Amino acid sequence: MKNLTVNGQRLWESIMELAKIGATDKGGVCRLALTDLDREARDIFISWCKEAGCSVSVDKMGNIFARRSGKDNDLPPVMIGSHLDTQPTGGKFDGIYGVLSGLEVIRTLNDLNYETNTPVEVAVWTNEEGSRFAPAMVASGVFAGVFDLDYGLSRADLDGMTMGEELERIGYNGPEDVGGRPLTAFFEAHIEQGPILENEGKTIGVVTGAQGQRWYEVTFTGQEAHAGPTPMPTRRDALLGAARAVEAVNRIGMSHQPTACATVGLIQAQPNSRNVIPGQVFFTIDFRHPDADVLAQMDAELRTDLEKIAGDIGLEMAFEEIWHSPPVPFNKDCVDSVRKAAEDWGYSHRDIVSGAGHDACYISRVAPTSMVFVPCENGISHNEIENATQEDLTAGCQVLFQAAVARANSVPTGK
Ligand code: HGY
Ligand code: MN
Ligand code: MN
Repeated sequence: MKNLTVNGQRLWESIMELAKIGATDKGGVCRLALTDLDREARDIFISWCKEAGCSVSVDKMGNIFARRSGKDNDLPPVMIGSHLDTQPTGGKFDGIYGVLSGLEVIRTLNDLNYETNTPVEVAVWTNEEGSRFAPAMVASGVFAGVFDLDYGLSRADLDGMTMGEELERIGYNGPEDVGGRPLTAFFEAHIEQGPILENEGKTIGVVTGAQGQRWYEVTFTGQEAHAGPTPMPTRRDALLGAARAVEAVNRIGMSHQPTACATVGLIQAQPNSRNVIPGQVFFTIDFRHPDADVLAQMDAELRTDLEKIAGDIGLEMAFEEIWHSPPVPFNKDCVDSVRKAAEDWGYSHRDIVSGAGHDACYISRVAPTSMVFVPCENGISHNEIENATQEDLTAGCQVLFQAAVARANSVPTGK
């Protein structure tokens, strides 16, 4: 399909246009899930899809589907998608690249007046990041039947606003049922968000799967007291406990190298006053590893360490594992389609397991799935300086185009 080329300039311009919504002074994007800015980006995306002749539907989790007809519209679609929500200090490309690459596939098919056997759909999954509402990938998880609809809609942010309330407020509480329909395949293009492709000088990551994740929420409760008269040995300092917990989380991660990841990303101390001993601290833990057994070992070590820390200081502990997304292998045929497209176009490439979670991880439970990675500068993401080159982004979109069209045409039409 060497003559079917995507328009990299148009893709780049679309990414830069959406990056204006929630643009930050440092060149990043802050567009948290289901905020007014998320609505604004969704509205623009839908207008672009309608200009491209797509029919658009929205489901009860706010997932958006832009559909281009194929020769046989009774066939399950090939779906391409990702997310438009960002981290608070996010970049221009995480998620957005995958959504707009899907739109570029549609636009290119239109330019070429090319009709695929199956329909092609572009999906925007709600709240992939798991930043405002935990856990991550919750709406693709409902689509894949991992979570039920009530669970998804009841996810609340730190101010107690639920996803259901916010979907209604921004007008994206769609009428369609969530999931329960067949897909021929699902593909997601994404920046790698790590350093491997750039360090090895590779243009394309042929994503064979993703590592597992386990998320926890912990509350240590001690006793607020005056920072002056209270003798050190008598204190029940919740922040001291959290500090030891951060050290323990890091130690567990470092003891399972070279692949384990262990992060405390969110911490809230009460009353957060400089001359009061913190009486209560809430914090989160994010564990990752490609091997489920090692993740289980890390889990056991964490529980033991936190019990000891709480006991040593005299703290009460509330401990909850709020999410467990096991390691995911992607579909061999889809992975082969991505690798063949990279080879056909002469792009340097290597197989890679995703360090980050993606909606593809859950959609792979209900459809043959793979991903296409491209490098990002210095492997940095979830940071306002996140950057990627137009050349690499175009190459990834070209590979996505060929893999998706090949899969769409692999199904014989009944017509
Ligand atoms: O956490 C992740 O891996 C993704 O960015 N939601
Ligand atoms: Mn992402
Ligand atoms: Mn992300």
